[in-house]
Amino acid sequence: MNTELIKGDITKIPADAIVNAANSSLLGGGGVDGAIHRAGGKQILEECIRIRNRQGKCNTGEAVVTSAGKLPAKYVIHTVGPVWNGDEVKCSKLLSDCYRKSLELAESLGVETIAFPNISTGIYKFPKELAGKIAVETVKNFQSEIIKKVIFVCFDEENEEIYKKLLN
Ligand code: AR6
Repeated sequence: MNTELIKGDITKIPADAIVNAANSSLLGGGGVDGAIHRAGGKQILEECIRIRNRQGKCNTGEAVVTSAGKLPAKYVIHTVGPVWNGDEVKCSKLLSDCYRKSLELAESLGVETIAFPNISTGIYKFPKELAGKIAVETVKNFQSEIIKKVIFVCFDEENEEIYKKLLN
């Protein structure tokens, strides 16, 4: 599995799957979630509503999949990161779960390239340095014969600098 760093907007990435930093409602929100629903169109929300009707809300650390609407990807994997509350052990475990469960779901769909945003490091206030370490570690520990490339998409400069160091 190769890793790559891209600075920019995840809605523009033509990967098989892009990951959304969603919330438990799955009904959209701000940040990257808002950008994905805006760019992808109403199909994504319709599928999210169907998932909710079937299974209820999506718990923190879990992941679900929809198609990608108008985005240049095949799938959007929606995962719910932890809201940072200072409990480092618990929050770290949940953030790692987000990456692992997203990769497991991607693998089950035959995804070869997957792009992640920096889950929980915006509105959910997870410390960026620690979040980056957890993201890179979880991805590197994930063995896959199917997934060939994982792209870390950094939107802000601070995350870009952190990931540059972590991936070297
Ligand atoms: N492409 C890639 N990354 C982005 C983009 C984009 N277009 N826009 C923002 N980011 P956040 P969270 C980065 O707040 O912290 C929503 O309301 C951003 O710089 O999007 O997990 C949801 O509905 C940051 O590094 O997600 C939830 O309620 C990272 O994406 C809540 O926010 C994550 O920031 C989730 O909070």
